[in-house]
Amino acid sequence: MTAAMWALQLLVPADRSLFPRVEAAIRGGVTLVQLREKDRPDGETYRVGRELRDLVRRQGAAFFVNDRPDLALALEADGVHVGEGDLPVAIVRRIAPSLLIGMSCHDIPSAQMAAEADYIGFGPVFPTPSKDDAAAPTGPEILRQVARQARRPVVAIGGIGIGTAAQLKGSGIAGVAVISAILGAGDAGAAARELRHALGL
Ligand code: TZP
Ligand code: MG
Repeated sequence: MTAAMWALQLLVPADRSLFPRVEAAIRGGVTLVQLREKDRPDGETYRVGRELRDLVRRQGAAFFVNDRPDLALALEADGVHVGEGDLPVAIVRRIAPSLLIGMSCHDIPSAQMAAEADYIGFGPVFPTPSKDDAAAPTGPEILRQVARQARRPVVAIGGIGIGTAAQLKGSGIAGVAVISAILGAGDAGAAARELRHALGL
């Protein structure tokens, strides 16, 4: 695991039509791709996930799976990202010792509790168009406090794009996780490149 691995994370559903954008985004600077599928049946997610994993590995990025340690193991992923509603980090560690573990946190107390994870995903920092049940945005100041106090790398999420990146500069984060700013851009590769540059990551 290298620090650079957390720099720019892209969350994608199990949808083959997105593969060209994912490929371009990795060439543009995405370092980690997380399969985040909430709707499709497991069998389909597994089949598309295998192809996505192979594409991501070919391009030299890391591959994580959201929510599901079982699927992450089945897909031989590098890691799994869990939230408050998923299995606790200590249990994931026990059943899946080969996986790196990311944990979602929305406030300072929950970030303090995430000491067992390999990194903390913190947010939403800004309003997001991509998650219906997202908590209220924290704003960049709380993020700064968490990044300063946490003993784990902190990856900011939620509404992060070229328009908000300047507010994150100097915050001490290890990286950002993004959906719309890259998958919704006309040129996913250029969007990734510009975002990394704007964040100085
Ligand atoms: N968790 C908190 S915000 C979010 C998730 C999965 C969605 C991030 O998407 P976007 O489009 O980058 O705001
Ligand atoms: Mg989850």
